[in-house]
Amino acid sequence: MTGRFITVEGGEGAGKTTQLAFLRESLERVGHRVLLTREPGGTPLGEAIRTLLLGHRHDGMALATETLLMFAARAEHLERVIRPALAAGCWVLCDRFTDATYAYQGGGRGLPAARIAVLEDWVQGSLRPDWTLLFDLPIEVGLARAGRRGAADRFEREDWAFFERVRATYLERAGREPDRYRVVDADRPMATVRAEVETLLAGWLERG
Ligand code: Z5A
Repeated sequence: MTGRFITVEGGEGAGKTTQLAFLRESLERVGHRVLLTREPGGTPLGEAIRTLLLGHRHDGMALATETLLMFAARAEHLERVIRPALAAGCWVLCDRFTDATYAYQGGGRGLPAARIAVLEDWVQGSLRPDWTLLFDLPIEVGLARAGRRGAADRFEREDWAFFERVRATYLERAGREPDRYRVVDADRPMATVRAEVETLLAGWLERG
């Protein structure tokens, strides 16, 4: 039996990493084997690519370079981690996936979605997430949370309009795929967000 593929998305400081740990506990409690991973990253090569993408050594890299590096890390991740885990019956929980490319490189930086779709089809074949949680919150709240964590990465240094476009792109994609996406208001206390995620998960699991 193959596992299920769940992704979490959202802007900076939305609480994805925090809620993923809770989601893992909930799934393990009902007997699923869970693999928690992230993008860009998830493999030694993918983590090396992440360092290139998030660090400041290559500030101003071309948009095509940035996008291709995202998909290079993703190809490695799919081949070495995600597909084998799903085939072995594991449930894969991934902190960001291709929706982030549509939101950041597409919405944020202006790369046409059709170009991203070509890479998505090439690298992923027919594989798409089964379920996606979008943690939505005002940009100032997310940036303040992320700021408490330390120095800003290459994306966190973008301007306000960039983050507005990222957020709008996520919400627009969620609106177009209501079966796959659940939008969670992340501007609430952690425990409240967690309770809603558990309710949504229970509803989704019930549907089969
Ligand atoms: N990127 C891209 O451009 N294209 C792509 O295809 C992909 C990615 C895959 C990866 O960073 C960057 O790569 C990302 C997009 C780009 N841009 N940035 N920046 P990431 O995913 O590692 O970085 P992030 O989104 O900035 O992660 P984050 O700041 O760690 O956010 P988070 O995981 O959503 O939040 P968190 O770590 O769970 O929480 C942040 C803090 O807030 C922490 O102190 C928590 O304790 C606190 N927190 C969490 N929830 C709450 C609530 N409810 N209330 C109060 N405080 C809270």
